[in-house]
Amino acid sequence: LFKKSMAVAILLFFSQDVLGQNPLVRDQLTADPTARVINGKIYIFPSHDIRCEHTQGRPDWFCMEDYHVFSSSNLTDWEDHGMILSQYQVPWVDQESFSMWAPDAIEKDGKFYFYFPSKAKNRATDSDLPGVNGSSFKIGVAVAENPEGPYVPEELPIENVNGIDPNVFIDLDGQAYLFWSQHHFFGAKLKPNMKELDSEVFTLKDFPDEGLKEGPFVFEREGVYYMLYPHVEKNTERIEYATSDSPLGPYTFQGVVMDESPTGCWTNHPSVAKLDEQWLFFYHHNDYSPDFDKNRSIRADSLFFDAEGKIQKITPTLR
Ligand code: FUB
Repeated sequence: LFKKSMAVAILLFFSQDVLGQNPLVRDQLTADPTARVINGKIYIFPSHDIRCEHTQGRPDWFCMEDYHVFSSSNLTDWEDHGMILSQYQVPWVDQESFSMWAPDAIEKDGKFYFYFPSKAKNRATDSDLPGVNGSSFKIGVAVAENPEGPYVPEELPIENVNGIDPNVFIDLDGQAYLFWSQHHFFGAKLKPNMKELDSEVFTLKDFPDEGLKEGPFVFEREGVYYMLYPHVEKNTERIEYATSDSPLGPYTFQGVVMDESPTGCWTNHPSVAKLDEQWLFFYHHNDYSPDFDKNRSIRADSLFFDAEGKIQKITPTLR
């Protein structure tokens, strides 16, 4: 009985700890959290919302010019490792677009690869870079020796990739995949250099056609590939998931992980990580900006699977 009550007390303490510290970052605005476990710590690679009045960006829209990385070993105390990449360092990025949207990062063979979308320069006016042709979203990669950077961006975006919200997944056999969205989901194999596609681009099936889907995040558990993604049909985005027996699908819709925001934050953006046997779900909400949902804050809650591997719905710990 003593052992059992200790276990319950520890579980309660830990869940309260997780629930008690949202939003995770409190001295700046953060969104689109991709979490990775590196050297036993959680690293979060989010995007960075800023208030547009301080820039030349659109005042009513996302205003994002750089990225920071954060880490924590207890999910309560977060260290900001500072700015790891800015739009001004990337030759192909439209320097006036402030569109460094949702990124992802992953370790492979001791190096760290950071994937980020942004609007590309307009080739006709200000860029002679091959493959860069006019204010559409492209995806770039920057490489570092350590998760905290410094990250060195490639000169050009990844060829044949048009869209936003990159997500990179490395399967158990070592094969890396890049996923992204442009209304639908796309995916392709990556070459071992992690900087070029190594297959045709697949349109991922079989997701519902209606509404906007973005922000894919793929992970594997017990031989099942899970893809979580935000989907909006009417008002705001809810997080849904689908499963497959192979990374590139076809995927089967399974259900809703998190409902639409009850307070009207239009976007949400998922990632999942497993720290010390505990599954964690990362997302965002406009905690510090209730009247303007383009200024968001990253959050975390516990994630549980049932005996059949289905994800149990998560209610955000909003205050
Ligand atoms: O943060 C800008 C965009 O909003 C992201 O790329 C989308 O996933 C949505 O969260």
